[in-house]
Amino acid sequence: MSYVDEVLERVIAKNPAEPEFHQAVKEVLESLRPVIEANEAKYRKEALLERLTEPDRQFKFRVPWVDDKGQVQVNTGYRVQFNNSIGPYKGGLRLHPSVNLGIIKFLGFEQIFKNSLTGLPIGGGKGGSDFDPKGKSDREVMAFCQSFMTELCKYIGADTDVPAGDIGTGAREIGYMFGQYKKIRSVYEGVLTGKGLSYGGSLARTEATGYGLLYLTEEMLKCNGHDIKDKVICISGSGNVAIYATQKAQQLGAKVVTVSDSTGWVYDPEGIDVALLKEVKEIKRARLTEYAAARPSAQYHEGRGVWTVKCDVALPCATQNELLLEDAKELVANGCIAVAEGANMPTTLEATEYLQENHVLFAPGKAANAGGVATSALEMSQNSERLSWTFEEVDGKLKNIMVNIFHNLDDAAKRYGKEGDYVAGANIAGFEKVADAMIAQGVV
Ligand code: NDP
Ligand code: 2IT
Repeated sequence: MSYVDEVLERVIAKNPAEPEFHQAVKEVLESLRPVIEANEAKYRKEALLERLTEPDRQFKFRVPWVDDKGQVQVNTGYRVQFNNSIGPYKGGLRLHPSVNLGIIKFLGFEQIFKNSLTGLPIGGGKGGSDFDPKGKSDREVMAFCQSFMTELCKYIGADTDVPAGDIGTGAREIGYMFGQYKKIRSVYEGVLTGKGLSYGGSLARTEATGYGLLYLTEEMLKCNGHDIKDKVICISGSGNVAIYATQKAQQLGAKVVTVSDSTGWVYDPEGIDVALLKEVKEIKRARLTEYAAARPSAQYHEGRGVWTVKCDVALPCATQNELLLEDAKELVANGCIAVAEGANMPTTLEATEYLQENHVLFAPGKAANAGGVATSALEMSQNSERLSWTFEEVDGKLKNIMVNIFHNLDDAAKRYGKEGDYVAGANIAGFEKVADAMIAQGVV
């Protein structure tokens, strides 16, 4: 049996009931086959793939907090420190009822390669909880965040492990967590990114994932003979990534006609009104029905359906496995030319394969959404030198990073005879640096 197949079997046997983790490992290892085969004896002897697929360590802990009625609630907290061979562990904290260890492990595993692709010195980690911030008062969110950080603060630090936002974790949650870390540890350091601007946050971090997604998409289109200007774009999600992807797409002259949330989606043929979307989602924390009610051109639909709308470019920006084979077929039938993943693993393996077979340009999340964590690393640099850079400075660096990422994966794919396969390119380029660092640092 090939080394890749052996390790895939081992991962499934050793991590039962973690389908998202299996899916993420399968995608990476399948596309690394040519690299592994070229170095099989060396990598087997080093047990490199076994080490790469086993987190350095993982924490699971109780998070008790008191709700507004005086009732004690109990959630589960997680932090998986996956791989720190090229820098301190770095990755977000997801707060969503669906969170379990397998989901955090898939996200942490992806983060290793994503962070490597940024070219910055950050390792891979991820954390979160099954706590649902939706419908909770500010005081309840604070109580949860403080309890969560009371335990998490034992494992993290500016040079050890630096968490940030993800689904359900935005500026409010990061603020409460930072406050609690500082209170317990008595140290003022850049232990979290995505902080508010008044206490060490970076300009452009809020916008970074969505903006970065568009910078990479623009470059991918350009290098394949297309102009993003005047393209019709379908976006899913209506959170941090979706909002700023919509904003940048419009700045680049494209028209975004859809957004969604977990209850429904909006088709707005005149183009999404970003100011209204921000008001509904960032300020009121309301449902998209409110957007539709305030916007005469918008049609609201219950359930899922974003990918049935005819578009040139599709940007899934909500969550994992939200773009299925049937959606891929619909996109291809409607003439879609490019898909770039703002979310982590939003496209199933079957859907990805179908899109690639049908010559749709496909940018995987670990490359396309790397702008968020890259800008987090820029926030870490600013914290270390106790300086703040201007918006233009950070945004300029972000754009360079995204353009470089695209060319790195394009080159890596070409080196292994897989021209245009950006999934393979991203996995290969991300892996090469981490593998080199792991081997150089010995058996640890
Ligand atoms: P937010 O919490 O700001 O927004 C998430 C959006 O996705 C909301 O519209 C939400 O709808 C929707 N959504 C979440 N879960 C589901 C679900 N199970 N089914 C349907 N819709 C869902 O998160 P972000 O925008 O920060 O994150 C979106 C994606 O981007 C995630 O995959 C995340 O891992 C990834 N990402 C985020 C980065 C960042 O910097 N924030 C960086 C890189 C990747 P509702 O409000 O109804 O739940
Ligand atoms: O998935 C991701 O890359 C993030 N949620 C951002 C991580 C970070 O550390 O900024």
